[in-house]
Amino acid sequence: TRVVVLAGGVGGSKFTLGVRAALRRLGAPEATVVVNTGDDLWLSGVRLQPDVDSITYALAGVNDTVRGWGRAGDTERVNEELQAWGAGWPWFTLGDLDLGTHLARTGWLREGLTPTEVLGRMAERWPLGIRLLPMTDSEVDTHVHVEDGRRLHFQEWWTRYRAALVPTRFENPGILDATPAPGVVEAIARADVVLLAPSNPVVSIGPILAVPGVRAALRSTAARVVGVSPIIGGRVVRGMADVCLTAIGVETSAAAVARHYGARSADGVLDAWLLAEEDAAAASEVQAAGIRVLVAPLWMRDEDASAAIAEAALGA
Ligand code: GDP
Ligand code: FO1
Ligand code: CA
Repeated sequence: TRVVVLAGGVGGSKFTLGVRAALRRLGAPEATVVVNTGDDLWLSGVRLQPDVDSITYALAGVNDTVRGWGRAGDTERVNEELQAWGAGWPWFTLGDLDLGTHLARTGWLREGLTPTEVLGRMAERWPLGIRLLPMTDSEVDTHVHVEDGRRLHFQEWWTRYRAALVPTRFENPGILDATPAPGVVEAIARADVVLLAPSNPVVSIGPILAVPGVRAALRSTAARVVGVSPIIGGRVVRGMADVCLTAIGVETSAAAVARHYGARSADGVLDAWLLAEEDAAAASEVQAAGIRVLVAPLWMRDEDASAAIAEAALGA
């Protein structure tokens, strides 16, 4: 079985761990995770790739599972020094171990490696058991237009304001000139199953689908395209995805997110949708949109629970 997963950070990494565990049980399959890079930014001279790092650290087992970002047991000596210089952002913490990653990445980028090559090199350090590809090698950060007319970098809006400034629009400057990273379109074309992780539909899956060529690859692949709902019981499990959904006119419900992705039989990307047990009543609404429905427990409590979800999605 050849599996491709489209994923963001926290939800994406929990789900990716489950996919890896499920595939190990199935034998020797091949899996590729296409990771959102719309969260990326330059800060204090280094390139950060939060979703890429979340997934890498989680697969390596070195992630901070409590905070949901960065390295477990990290310290903040360099960060304190940066703050003393007035460098960086006072509301944004760069851990010492995490900075090692950013310095290594930035050095390699400066030497001329592409982000895909950098990620390949980073993946050599740990046996991740799954291939990671950035969605694109182009720099396409996310900007958020807010009600008072200002435009902020996504990270400022998310971490400084905790999404409390009402967004009117999300923008990925330059994305129309971006191309999928090498291997992305090919992996989707050759896959047996493509899974949309239960990630933020707007700022994690949204940018991946917005890279020109990705949507077309999903629409034309012979693979089944199966999405997993990030909404359980009409609520986002954690984070502020509801604010993002509202900004693009999508209700925070499992059915509305499925309709937002749309059916491949219409002009969307989904063949099937995994709905949480709590949202089972929404099944008919999703089916009416031309999307098959499977109902399963969708709480990614631990790796076993995530693996069961991945198995259900792979069986769809
Ligand atoms: P981020 O990049 O760190 O914001 O993470 P993602 O975009 O990958 O995932 C964020 C989304 O994961 C949130 O909107 C949640 O709705 C979803 N999520 C988190 N934990 C769970 C879970 O246990 N089950 C499901 N179904 N969704 C989850
Ligand atoms: N999130 C925070 O809420 N506060 C931080 O100080 C912070 C630092 C940080 C550093 C590196 C990194 O890769 C991620 C970091 N995050 C932080 C998480 C991240 O900004 C967001 O949660 C994601 O980008 C949303 O997907
Ligand atoms: Ca993200």
